[in-house]
Amino acid sequence: MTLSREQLEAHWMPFTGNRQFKDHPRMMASAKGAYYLDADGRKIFDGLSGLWTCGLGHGREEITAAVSAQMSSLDYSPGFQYGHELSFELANKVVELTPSKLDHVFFTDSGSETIDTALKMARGYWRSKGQPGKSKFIGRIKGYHGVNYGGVGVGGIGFNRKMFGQSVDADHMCDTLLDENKFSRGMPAVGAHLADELEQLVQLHDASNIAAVIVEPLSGTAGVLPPPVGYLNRLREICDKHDLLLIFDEVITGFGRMGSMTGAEEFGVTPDIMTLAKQITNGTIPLGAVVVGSELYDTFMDNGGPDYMVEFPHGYTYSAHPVACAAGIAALDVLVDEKLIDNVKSMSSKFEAAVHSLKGSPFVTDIRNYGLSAGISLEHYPGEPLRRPFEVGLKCLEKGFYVRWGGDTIQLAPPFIVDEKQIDDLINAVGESLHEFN
Ligand code: PXG
Ligand code: PLP
Repeated sequence: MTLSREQLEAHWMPFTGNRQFKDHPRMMASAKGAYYLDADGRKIFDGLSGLWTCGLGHGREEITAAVSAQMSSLDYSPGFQYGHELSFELANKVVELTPSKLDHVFFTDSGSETIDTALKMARGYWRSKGQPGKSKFIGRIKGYHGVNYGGVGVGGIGFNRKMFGQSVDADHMCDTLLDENKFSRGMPAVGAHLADELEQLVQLHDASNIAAVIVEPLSGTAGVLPPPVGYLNRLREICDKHDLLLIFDEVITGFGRMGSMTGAEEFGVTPDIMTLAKQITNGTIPLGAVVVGSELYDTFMDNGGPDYMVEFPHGYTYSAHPVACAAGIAALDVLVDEKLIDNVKSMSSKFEAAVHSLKGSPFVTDIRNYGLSAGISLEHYPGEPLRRPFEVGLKCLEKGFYVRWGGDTIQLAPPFIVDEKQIDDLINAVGESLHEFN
């Protein structure tokens, strides 16, 4: 490491214990395939695919070539009132890969922007239909929908909310963790009834006041919570019955991690609005996307006034950035051409068996998994739920494995290109780390 302690002060790092990090920096220097090289030249296995972003593995030549060519030909193009062909090409690809009722794509630059865009679309839709009272949102405890004000308002992680005051008007359903489901493999058998809480919230607030319900099909950040069997179907039924929009936040589940193109496809439930980011460019260039059905899109078009008028007063300077679109097209082509979702499917049973072999290891109170994702809950130090995962994460790093610690869990999400040996090595590293506590 060439930087002094003093040189580390200027950058205020995101979602990081800055004081601890700057005393003990963990610097990555390069990456290829499923591994990083850190600043000391140590090889580190990427046990979370970046931040759930890099399923194709790092250093994909196809993406590098597309981005480089795009930088040379059209490095920027105004996204408002002017276009370029790549954004339309990418939108068509996204429409092709997402469920058939979702036909129109609005581009953003991150998951957080994608959520706030989706929430504004939901409210705008009801206002355009003459029902402006439908403005409240229903989220879920433990839900993570990014960090912008809308996403924090519908989000259900107290730590991310308490410092910032109230934002959008939102209520929350309970989470889907049940004691009887501990150590379930894949979708827990019990819990469809938890969706009925939405009925109660509709009784309380009245459907005429509710714009949309937003959930992650599988909660990632909260520690990998797969949906109980029948739960998402029940949410869909209740939304249909009361005319509420259903938003699936697929920032983590979108583009392969579940073993299907989307969580909607894997779990057999189609939302009205889907939010995507992360894997869409394999994490290389920031890009997010909101995907909606024709009825919603047409409602804005039909109520937009004269045709030169903006139908949806919303957009970012970097929406549909040409370089990001080039990266997105290349990344989705690799995902499809190399049939990497088949590898997710075939590796997921091996991964499931391996991660559940940690049952009985010290401090492990629950293990959950789906596709190539898993969450391991750890017994708290008294009054310090976050400390043990942090310590386990650091022990894994010493062994050459990057894993994510968040809340009271360790999270694993290896790249789609992972092989059986790499899965075993990763799980062994976590197991050994757990056994090293005195
Ligand atoms: N929705 C969901 C479901 C997410 O998982 C976001 C929105 C926000 O995306 P942006 O691009 O604004 O960060 C996310 C992001 C983790 C972890 O380790 C998860 C996320 C980001 C960073 C770390 O669980 N999720
Ligand atoms: N703040 C100011 C002063 C701006 O001019 C703009 C965009 O023009 C923004 C914020 C929003 O930036 P972005 O479009 O990158 O989200």
